[in-house]
Amino acid sequence: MLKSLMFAAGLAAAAAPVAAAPAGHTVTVDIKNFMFMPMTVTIAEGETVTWTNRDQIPHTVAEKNKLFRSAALDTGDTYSHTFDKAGTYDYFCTLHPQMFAHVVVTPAAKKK
Ligand SMILES: [Cu+2]
Repeated sequence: MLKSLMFAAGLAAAAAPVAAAPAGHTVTVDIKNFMFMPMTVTIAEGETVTWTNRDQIPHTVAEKNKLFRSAALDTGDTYSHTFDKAGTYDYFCTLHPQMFAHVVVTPAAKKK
């Protein structure tokens, strides 16, 4: 009986990656001279911030309410976080708590 040869035609389409690069762009923040620069960045929902440590000593990126927290970043290391919800996010360096800064996330335009 040859009744089920046709099903194989559908298998080739299943390999496409689902989690491609997000449409939102990325904003960069440098960690330099014990400061986050710029201290405030404003992005839209769904966009990403990437921090890069430009100092010769480790720093971290830690949100005040523990929404995100990087490992210790050595010189040249980066950490990224994508912000899916509007709001103001205060963050600091757990190694140097006097280092603090903010990410302001504005609501995306409603699609309706
Ligand atoms: Cu630090």
